[in-house]
Amino acid sequence: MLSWQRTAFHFQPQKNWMNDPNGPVFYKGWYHLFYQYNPNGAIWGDIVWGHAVSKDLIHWYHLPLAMVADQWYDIMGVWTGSATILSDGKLMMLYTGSTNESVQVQNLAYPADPSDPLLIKWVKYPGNPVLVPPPGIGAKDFRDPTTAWLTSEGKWRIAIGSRINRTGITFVYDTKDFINYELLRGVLHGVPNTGMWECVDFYPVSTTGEHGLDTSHNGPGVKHVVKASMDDDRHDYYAIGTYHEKNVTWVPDNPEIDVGIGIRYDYGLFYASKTFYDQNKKRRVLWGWIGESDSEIADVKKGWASLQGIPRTVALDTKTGSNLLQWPVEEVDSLRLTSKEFEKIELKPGSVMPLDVGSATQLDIVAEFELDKAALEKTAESNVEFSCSSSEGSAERGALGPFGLLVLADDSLSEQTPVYFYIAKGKDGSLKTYFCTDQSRSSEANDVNKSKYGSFVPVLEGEKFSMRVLVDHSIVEGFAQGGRTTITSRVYPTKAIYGAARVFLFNNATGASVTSSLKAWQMNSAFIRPYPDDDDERHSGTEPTHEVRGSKTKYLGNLLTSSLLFLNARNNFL
Ligand code: DQQ
Repeated sequence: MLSWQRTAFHFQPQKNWMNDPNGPVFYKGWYHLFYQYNPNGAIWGDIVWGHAVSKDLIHWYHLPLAMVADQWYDIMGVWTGSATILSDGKLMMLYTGSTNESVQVQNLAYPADPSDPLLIKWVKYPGNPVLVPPPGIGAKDFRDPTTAWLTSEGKWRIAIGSRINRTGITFVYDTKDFINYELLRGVLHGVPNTGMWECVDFYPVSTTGEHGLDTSHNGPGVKHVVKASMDDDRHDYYAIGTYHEKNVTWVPDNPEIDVGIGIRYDYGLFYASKTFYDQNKKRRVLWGWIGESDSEIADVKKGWASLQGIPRTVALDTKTGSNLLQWPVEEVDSLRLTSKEFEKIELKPGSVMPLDVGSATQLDIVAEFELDKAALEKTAESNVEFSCSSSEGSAERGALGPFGLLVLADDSLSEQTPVYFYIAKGKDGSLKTYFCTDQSRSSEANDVNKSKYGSFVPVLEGEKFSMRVLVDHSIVEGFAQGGRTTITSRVYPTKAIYGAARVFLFNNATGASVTSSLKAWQMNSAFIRPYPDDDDERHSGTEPTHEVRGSKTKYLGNLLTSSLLFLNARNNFL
């Protein structure tokens, strides 16, 4: 059971604990992911920087640790940081060190050999730390520098999360050389009663298209996103607004949904996230740390804890203008194997229907739902005050929902993880749609989290209800309406595992039939393994496609081996 929980196409270190993504960057043909890592166990502690590289954000090579805790200014931990690519292509890495006295300071590191596309060796600037907490700020309240962006004067600007009493804030500094910094007056932004802001992210989004923008991009057709990870409730909140470079401030479009009090990237487990601009594909990519929600004892038994969510492209939703769209990077589609399609399945009120999708522990499902129009119109007011987390979950029976998918379910449905929509109707006839995941029956184990997750999702005139769900053993990621609302859950079934896992459609509405069309793909496993010791291969991989790498045959050989392994594994499951 515990071995089944390990994922097959999500990034995980080979063993031990991982948390925040750090310094993601595309450099000389490789995507780099650094991450908070405990080399000594499956719980948080002894934090250093793990490192892996990929050509496509899906298949990864593990590399040696990038930075370890070996200096007085980071001896208690090499904490979170961000990469900046300078105009001449140089790379700067700023990170938080926890000093020998547990003071949070900011340090500078850079590649020992900038011509090495794998960036294996890092040098810590001998004059570190480059920043210490400003006067009056707690020694433990000053961390996680952002990627720097250029000001119109040509200086680099960074933000760092902090707090003053209960107000979460972001300090802003200008620098010309990443060594000397000027603390700017005021703060970029702050929100009362939100507590410490960790892992602040600040980036532009286009108001006219879905392409990503370089972090320094500014001007017409641009809005700026501020994201902060709330240490108080361990959720990532973002808000969209306007950046005023001269005043060094950012103002949210809607103060009622400001950072920390409004919308979240994800309504499940998703924390300490960070974006980077992928100049290779002109998109902004979001990484997020997905923790465990089982017991620490189980994590220690498994020998690992946490994974990274599937990297997502992130862009402004130009249709609503008020939220971002997050979607699995397109490379995920390359893992799709065989598929099964189901057309216009009618689900009467109170029905559950099994779907024969084959093995059901590694899936990519795209589903659409339509509600019976007559029922929608004749239903009077229905559950206007609905909330996913405080409702009865998928067992709640409203006039217009819930309806959706049951994944990681066993035949008897004693275990199931419903991912679903729920529609509330106001007195004035207005509809409000919620996207939820209910973990309450996800496992018969009693030492795992069973809460219900979810939130409101905008559904525009003429749109069907649509969701995409990625299932990879113990992780279920749901994206509603093209990624307007997302939910990531970690679930630990005891029976619905290996060949016993199934998928169902369900409609628990009392007053409406639902028609669903969907496609479900079996997902291949990704290669996530140590970088080969082979010198030729090490120096050949500077192109962003597998095919042009030095050992094409080896890659194809690996592909074949992996497919055989996959088939083997599938046969075992069946
Ligand atoms: N994780 C790091 C900190 C950061 C926190 C330490 C967020 O730098 O604030 O592992 O998860």
